[in-house]
Amino acid sequence: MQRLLIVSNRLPLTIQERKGDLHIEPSVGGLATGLRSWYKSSPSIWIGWAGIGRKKIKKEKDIMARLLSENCHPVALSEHDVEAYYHGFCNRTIWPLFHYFPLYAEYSEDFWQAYERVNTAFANVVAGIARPNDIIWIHDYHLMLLPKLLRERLPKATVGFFLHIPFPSFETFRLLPWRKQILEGLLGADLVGFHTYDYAGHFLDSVHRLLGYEVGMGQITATDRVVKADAFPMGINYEQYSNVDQDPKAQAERKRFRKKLGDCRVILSVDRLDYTKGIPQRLEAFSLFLDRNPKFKRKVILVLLVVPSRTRVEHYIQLKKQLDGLVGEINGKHGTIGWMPIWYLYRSLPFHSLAALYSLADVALVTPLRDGMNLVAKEYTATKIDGKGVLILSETAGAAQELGEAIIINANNQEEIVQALEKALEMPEQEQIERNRTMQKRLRRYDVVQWANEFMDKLLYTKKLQQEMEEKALTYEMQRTLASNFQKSNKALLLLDYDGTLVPFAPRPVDAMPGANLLRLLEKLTRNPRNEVVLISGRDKDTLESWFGGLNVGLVAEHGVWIKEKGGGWETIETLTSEWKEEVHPILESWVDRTPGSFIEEKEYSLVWHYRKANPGLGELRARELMNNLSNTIANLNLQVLEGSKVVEVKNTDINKGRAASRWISREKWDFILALGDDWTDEDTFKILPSTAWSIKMGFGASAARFNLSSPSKATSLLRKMVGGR
Ligand code: ADQ
Repeated sequence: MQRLLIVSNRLPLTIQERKGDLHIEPSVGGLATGLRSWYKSSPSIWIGWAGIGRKKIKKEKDIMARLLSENCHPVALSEHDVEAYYHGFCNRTIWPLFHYFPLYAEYSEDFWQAYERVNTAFANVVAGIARPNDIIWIHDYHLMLLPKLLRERLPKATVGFFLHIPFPSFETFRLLPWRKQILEGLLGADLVGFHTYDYAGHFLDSVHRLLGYEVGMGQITATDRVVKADAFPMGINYEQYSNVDQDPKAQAERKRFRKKLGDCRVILSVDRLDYTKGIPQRLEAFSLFLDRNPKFKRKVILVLLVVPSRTRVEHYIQLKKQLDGLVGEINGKHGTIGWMPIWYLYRSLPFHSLAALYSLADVALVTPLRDGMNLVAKEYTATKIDGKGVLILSETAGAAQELGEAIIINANNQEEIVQALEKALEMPEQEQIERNRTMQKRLRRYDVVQWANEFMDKLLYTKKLQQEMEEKALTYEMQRTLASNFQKSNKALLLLDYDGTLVPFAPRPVDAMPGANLLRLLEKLTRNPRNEVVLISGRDKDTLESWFGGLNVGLVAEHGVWIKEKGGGWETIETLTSEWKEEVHPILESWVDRTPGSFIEEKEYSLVWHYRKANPGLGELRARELMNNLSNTIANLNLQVLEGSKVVEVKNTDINKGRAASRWISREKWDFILALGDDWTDEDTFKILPSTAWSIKMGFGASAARFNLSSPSKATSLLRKMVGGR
């Protein structure tokens, strides 16, 4: 049976110590609340920290037994590690940085080492429990190294990762000293999920710019596999909140609150205590609202519900003091005998009390400075059964992308919050109902179960895609067959591309010159007169001559403009012109001026604009612009513009590697043909090969080649096997 292993920092149950005894209680927080219902409905195991030290759990055998009976497997962490990993790296480094508070982020080697240690401890526990068919779903910023650590232990595992907080833009993420390790850690997963499309985009951008992997259409082509990244906005348990009127406890609580509140209209504010939630700014805006609107005095109450959180981190301690002060100040300034404008509750409330507050609140004031999603906004909306109530929501909460019918504000703009409060308290009922009904429809459809199902579907689809790619992979067995066919053949033709196929790309073309080992290997292949080796390249003929002129090989330069038979001289197969270069060169020059890091390569019959060293986003944008511009310029010239691997090339039409290769293919009755290539220019060669030929593309992606190998080093090791080496 396929099981689901959910892995998160905290188990959905927490062990609390009270008066020397240990008690088990449900954990609070967005993730635990959201996933609990989903996890109970399928065969799942939850792996996480139980919130208490290693020694204590061991001592209390029945606590351990109860956790296991609830399918919860605790990861034991030492107190020191919890301090440096959880209170340190997670809450003092990643949390502030990812929420755009870089000045709060502490960069400590000690924290980082604890983070690595704890992620390794998680990997050991998960690897000990996982069976081959299981699906592993890892959650959140506490465990960003875990996907890679698991991939090393369980190479075939199905691993998904979901980040519940924002993924910041590259400019912010790059500040992290361990940024590459974090990205590599995440890429151990098959699917990386985010709340919004923007976060997924930021992640892809950072992967591209920091690790250099190709990304496109939510797909990353890493060294030996593809990884998907996509947006899955987390939903809530909609039924639970929308059925609040059938919950007698919630109804009784509502009545009790209403009695205390009298006729006052209620503005509700609910958050964990966190500087990202913008609570002081919200209070100041409320105070300004009262200044501006004396008519609302004694008529409204702001219920400020704050859940204690991270009480040992300095910024949180300061924030608590600031809030206490502000509440006192505002109540002192505006309050009267019998009316306190702010009701301040600093505690966690049970579901029925929270639901009662949601249901009686006229306005929910949800104004985080940054929030990955924000479930409070969704819970409030779901509770509005009669459709009455207004949600004010900050644009920097992920939820704003789904809840467009709310009053959307900029949390730093006090004026906007004041106006939003005025608008909310005066909004006609019909408008409130219309706005809420639209949002409710969406929230009901895309609830937490749907969210998890969509993530799972995409994860399994990604796995299938990887398997299809693997089927094209040239296995070790097939490499042995290929090598033995080659050794038995009487007439063998080897058509080999050079850059990206026999050697990896280098920042500058001149840096990719062949080393002594490669030259020796090519020389060995040519030693037997039954073999014909042809290097088919886009390079200019002088470079090929200087690198390979001494070998007994055929050479094709500039994709087929120039051909040199082994032992012969260079000849050109067409009567080609190069006058057009005078017209095209200045255009490319202006692109070099506007794209730092790019340069022009001039070949006899073609011009190439290279942008491998440019900023990737800018390079791609300029490449597209250049292609557009050139297609107009060359309309009447016998030229073609082609986009290659970080290059745009202009050359004469009808020149391609396939045409050049056909000269050799048609010449003899070959009983073995091998073609190796890596990019679109090699596709022309693959296409004209007989079906019996071995055609192999380096890397993934659509190709006419029959097989894939992951990298140039795999290509050279195949050639080595063919000549009988290891
Ligand atoms: P949080 O930062 O914890 O979650 P949020 O999404 O608002 O923020 O979730 C808070 C949860 O706690 C809600 O389900 C709410 O009902 C509950 N809650 C709040 N106050 C409470 C109180 N006083 N008593 C009891 N329960 C209370 C992180 C990210 C978010 C992301 C979630 C889920 O920071 O951006 O939405 O994970 O991915």
